[in-house]
Amino acid sequence: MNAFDSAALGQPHAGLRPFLAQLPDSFWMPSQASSVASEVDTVFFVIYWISAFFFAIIVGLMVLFAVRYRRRREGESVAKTAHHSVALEVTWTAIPVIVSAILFVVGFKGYMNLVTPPRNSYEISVTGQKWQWFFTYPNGYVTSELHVPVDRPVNLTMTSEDVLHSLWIPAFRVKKDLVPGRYTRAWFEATEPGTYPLLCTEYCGTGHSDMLSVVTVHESGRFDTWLEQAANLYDTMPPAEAGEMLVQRKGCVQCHSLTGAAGIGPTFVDMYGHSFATKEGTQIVADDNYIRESIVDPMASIIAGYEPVMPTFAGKIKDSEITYIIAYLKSVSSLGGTDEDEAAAADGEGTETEEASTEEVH
Ligand code: HEC
Ligand SMILES: [Cu+2]
Repeated sequence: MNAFDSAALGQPHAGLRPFLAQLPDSFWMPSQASSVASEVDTVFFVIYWISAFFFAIIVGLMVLFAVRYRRRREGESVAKTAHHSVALEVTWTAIPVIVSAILFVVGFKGYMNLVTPPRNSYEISVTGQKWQWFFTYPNGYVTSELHVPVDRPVNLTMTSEDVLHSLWIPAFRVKKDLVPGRYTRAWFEATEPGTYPLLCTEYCGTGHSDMLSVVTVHESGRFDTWLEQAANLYDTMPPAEAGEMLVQRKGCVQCHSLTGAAGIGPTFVDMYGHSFATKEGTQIVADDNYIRESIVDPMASIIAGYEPVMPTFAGKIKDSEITYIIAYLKSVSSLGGTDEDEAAAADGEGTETEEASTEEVH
């Protein structure tokens, strides 16, 4: 997959609905796409077969004895049974102790490995927020889908802005909770380039099951190019188009429709230039400054008729990105949305960066 295909994956939801259809080759397990996957599966299957073995013996003997020693006649006296056998008791104590001890050692080694990222790990920070993921790369670029290099340990430092979330990448056999007010971490080394499902397994809340995303594992040497192109992508596009892509990628479309339909928040169609009543009863015109404020400090004023549920995007969106979103909102508004001068100015900026980044890529 090249950088551009993965850019097209930008819409966090529409393309991911048939999520289960992406689940893997084997009937029992997702493909093993990380360095620890086969070890985790081995432990799982050892426990599985031990359980199956004891299940068969215990249930089998239980059924056999129930039939063999059932009462055959009215008034039949109870058969004499042995009540004590030191040999038997020692055996059925010792064998499970040995088996559990072996499983403990194997499991503990695996656990220690899973919680100790190698020193040269690539650092990505992860934030869970109702109801989406934010992945922040060392250069400050933020995505709602995870991108990682192949064959390189990646360390995720994770926290939550609101409630418990839990990040799960089945193909990597990695799962870890994100806890508000605390940092947790998970690491993995992806071994196969490709795209794998990533999801939230915390289901005590309405939207966790919508936190469907993907991990893209880039082929060797391609990740840095992807990151650089992706980080500059918006600057190389017409501002309104960049804005349209941004409102999808940043998850705004979960609450704001692009069709005029009502949602959790007001539709983006004709939002720019519209005059809204706030909860306090004042009138506000959605102009550039108000839109910027709504994005970085949504609680500053709440539109009447809506719940104050919009998360702040402060620190998760660049100033230039806000400018592109405003350009997009203008382009879908019939209420004074065509500010030629500003669009042209932003366009000029974009062209400069385009030249710069094209040079670097070729
Ligand atoms: C979880 C749902 C949710 C998400 C995600 C969300 N918003 Fe909102 N937004 C709302 C709600 C609800 C309101 C109305 C209440 C208020 O004013 O805060 C609102 C209000 C706004 C307003 C002011 C609206 C007006 O009519 O004046 C703007 C602008 C806005 N959002 C832009 C965005 C942008 C841009 C994004 C993505 C970067 C975004 N929102 C993400 C729910 C959301
Ligand atoms: Cu969640």
